[in-house]
Amino acid sequence: MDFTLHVLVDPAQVALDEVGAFCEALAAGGATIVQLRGKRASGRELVTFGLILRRETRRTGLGLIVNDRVDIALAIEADGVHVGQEDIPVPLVRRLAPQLVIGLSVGSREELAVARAHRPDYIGMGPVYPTASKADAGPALGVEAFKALRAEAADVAPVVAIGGIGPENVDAVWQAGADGIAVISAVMGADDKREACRRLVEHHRAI
Ligand code: TZP
Repeated sequence: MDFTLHVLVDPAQVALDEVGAFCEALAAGGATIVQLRGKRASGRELVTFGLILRRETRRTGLGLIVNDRVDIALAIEADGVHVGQEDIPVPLVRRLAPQLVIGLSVGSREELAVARAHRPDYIGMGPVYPTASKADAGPALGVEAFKALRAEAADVAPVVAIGGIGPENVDAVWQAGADGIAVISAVMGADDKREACRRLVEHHRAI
């Protein structure tokens, strides 16, 4: 799986009949994965939106990961599921859904120790910078602490940086060794989502 650019989307942010154009814009801009994250959405809403998102991500060559909900990930045949440290433990997710790519959030050395023991397929690390998109995100690591923690994670799994990442600071995140980045506002808050994605990945690998 190509972890370069994850865009997190809430079903409230995109109308059902715009999901196709949304995926086209993301794919054209260089996004590689869409993560369905509907903290306030019902199971029915997640499935309704998720099935369309599954069809359109397949059509446009994007991967699909579901946040928290293993049941929804299985129901819509997503490629993966992303869990936090307070969610179902990775080994149990693996047993429930061996076919899924599993991501685990890590924001400290203690949480990295859990990842080392539980072996997710990738780590979501952050928040790197302050974020307004997640109330309980915890304090920002800052890019230097991210770089140090990312180095410690080298033998565990690929690291996807998250939290407050935008065009103004993304190069520092790539330079700090991120394998990928995950964003909400930098893309969902932009009118031109293709261009917003392009600016985030333009220096990836060139660094
Ligand atoms: N987890 C840690 S920070 C965050 C999540 C879901 C929110 C990221 O959103 P933004 O707008 O890219 O800071």
